[in-house]
Amino acid sequence: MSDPTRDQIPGAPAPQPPSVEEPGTPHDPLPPKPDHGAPELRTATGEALEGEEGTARGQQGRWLTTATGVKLRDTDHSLKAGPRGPTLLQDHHLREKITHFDHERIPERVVHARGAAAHGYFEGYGTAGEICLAGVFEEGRRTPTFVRFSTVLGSRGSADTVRDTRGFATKFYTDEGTWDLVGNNMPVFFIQDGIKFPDIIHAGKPHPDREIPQAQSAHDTFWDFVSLHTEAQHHTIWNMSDRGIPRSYRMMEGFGVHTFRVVNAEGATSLVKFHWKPKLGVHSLTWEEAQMLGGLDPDFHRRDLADAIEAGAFPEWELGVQVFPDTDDQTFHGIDLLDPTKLVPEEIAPVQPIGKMVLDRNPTNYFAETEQVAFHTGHLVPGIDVTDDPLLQARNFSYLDTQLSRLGGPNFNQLPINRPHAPVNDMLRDGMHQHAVHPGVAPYRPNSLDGGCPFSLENQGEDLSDEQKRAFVDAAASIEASRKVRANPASYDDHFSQARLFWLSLSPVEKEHVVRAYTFELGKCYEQAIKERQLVALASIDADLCEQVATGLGLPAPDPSVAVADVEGSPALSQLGGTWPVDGRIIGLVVDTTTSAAQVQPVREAVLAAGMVPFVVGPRGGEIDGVPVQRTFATGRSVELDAVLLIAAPVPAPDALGARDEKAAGEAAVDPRVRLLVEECFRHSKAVGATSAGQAVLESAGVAADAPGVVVADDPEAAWEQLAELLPAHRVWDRFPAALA
Ligand code: HDD
Repeated sequence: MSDPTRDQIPGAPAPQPPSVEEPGTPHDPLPPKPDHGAPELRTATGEALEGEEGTARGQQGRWLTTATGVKLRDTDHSLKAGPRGPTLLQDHHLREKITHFDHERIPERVVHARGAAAHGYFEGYGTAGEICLAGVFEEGRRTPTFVRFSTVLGSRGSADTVRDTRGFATKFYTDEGTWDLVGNNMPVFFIQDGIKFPDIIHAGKPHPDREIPQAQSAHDTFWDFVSLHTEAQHHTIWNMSDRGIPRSYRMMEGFGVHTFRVVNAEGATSLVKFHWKPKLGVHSLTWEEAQMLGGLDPDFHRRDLADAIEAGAFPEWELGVQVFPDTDDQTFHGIDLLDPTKLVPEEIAPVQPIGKMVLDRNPTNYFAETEQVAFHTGHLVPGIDVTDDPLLQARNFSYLDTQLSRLGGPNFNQLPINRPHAPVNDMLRDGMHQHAVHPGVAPYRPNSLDGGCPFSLENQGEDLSDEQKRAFVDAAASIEASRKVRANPASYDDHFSQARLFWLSLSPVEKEHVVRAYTFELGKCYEQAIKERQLVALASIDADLCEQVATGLGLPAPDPSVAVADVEGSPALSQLGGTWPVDGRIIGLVVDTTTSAAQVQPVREAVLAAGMVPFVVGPRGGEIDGVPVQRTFATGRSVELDAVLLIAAPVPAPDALGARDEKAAGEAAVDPRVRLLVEECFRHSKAVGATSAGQAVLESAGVAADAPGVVVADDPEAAWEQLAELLPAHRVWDRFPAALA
């Protein structure tokens, strides 16, 4: 149909429909392009809506309509008084389109704004039955889950790899209601009382005057706070360790942090701490990798999670509990279980596995799922209850409250991602964005008009059925009869012994990283007094740690403010040692334009067969002898790779570095970008392999063929066999200076 208004302009070209490329078949093994299908809609009980009903809002090959379903013929031109005239107020489609767009954003989370999420399931082992009646832990029972990982301080658009704590929030859609375990990748927290949460966050967020620095703790207000509030020193040393820069969300531990109270079928209670243990082990980036990735691929963790799931390398964690008797003093081996700045070493309270979680599906729509998911520590199920930890008590208020402004009202649990999978029969009514059409006239109880429904289980004495017994009953925990006070128990005054315990648990390489992190972060502070005060805190943790950081800052090492505690380390806290599955690790295979398929294909297949992902890195895109190239020397960088295998020693292309560097490029024996790639891999203690043909790159990068973690073999397959043996250790630890010392 021709456009009548166009016809008025002589010679105007006929309007062309915009060209939209169909998602094509990507080159193996790159993950497929995102599925642009319709978002899946779910019913109030979480079942996917099929067909017409379920896909009514996705981009489909159907008529474009307005929000009210009126078919539209043109969404590209506003309604004007003539083709060059003013736009008419009458244009209802323009107004609807622009108005909706204007309101597309919702406030980002006040903390944990940047995140990535995935769907999965939890499967109970049946081992928790003695202490907890929650059905989710029953043997073989599968419960759908949704997990959101996050950084804490940065805004929604900040980089993934900054030094920070990571959020690890899990929603269990159990048959008995939704349970949220809203944890972090570190077992302790900065503060002991939730009333100080706004203070620590104000200190960690960018300075209010210039709003810098973004997503960083390396600034004056953060260090001002933690040096003045020494209870924060334990969490801070975790942040300064390699735990603050995880390699992948898939390779992080998760902790419920607080002590929770669980109840068994007989009504007996125990205290527990929840731990998620990743199947792939706990691994980190190096600081230089983290910084480089912040610029080269700020979405590194988000991409890694989605790619791994897309490739079928489903991340997996085991959930475990440390169990403590629910004694009146709520301590264990002298550790106050209500103090969230304290952990309980695994050596004295082993983590007992109670189930596993597998993440096997990426979200379909970031906003609908990852952004709108609303976690709440008060989302508890029968058998799982809170303790009086004052941090947890404040959280139980905050998570409900924050959704009101973030999601615009009290009905956020009706959003598809938040809908319980258990039947809902509440008496909550009306409010913004109410989706339910509630029948009946008596949303109160008792009532005589709606048949007395809904019934509750109170006052029914011993006559409860098994099903009724599974209702949520607040554990009848005793509380110390006391006066109202604004005060902490005396046990909360110990701020340094566990920071020291953590320090003593680390290997020399990890300790060196901690020293460098403190030196960097404090070196970014302007105020001398803050640096000096933090050095006093470090002296109270360990004299050697303080001495090394002070040397780096060019300041004298002070005396401690309190006597250094007499504690031992907990070996379980070190990340070093052991070998781990290599699922989803990325192996760079460097080729040049003369490399044949016969040289590359067998290695690619061997890498894939081992559950890893081969990236062919070549001088140009497309295919080389029929083998697809995933990264070019221009688009690839070492930080994406877990190991590199040099199948060739690419010579520089004359235009590789731009016209001005042509001469230099021509003189170099090896393409400088490949040399840089190998230098970086070597410096970051990654496994490096070369064939005899690729060995020239090692020479040009100054990497000795017999250096730790370097392998050389005649052909690619033999080199890969040796290289593959190095990967389960994550890095070539011997290459770090502290290990060599
Ligand atoms: Fe919190 C979000 C974890 C203390 C108040 N928190 C939030 C998220 C995680 C945590 C993982 C992101 C959830 C998501 O992905 O949507 N928070 C923790 C842990 C804590 C902790 C492990 C201590 C052990 N938090 C804490 C305190 C308060 C809050 C003491 C307030 C008194 N947290 C919030 C919040 C957020 C939040 C403001 C922001 C967005 C949201 O809740 O939904 O309510």
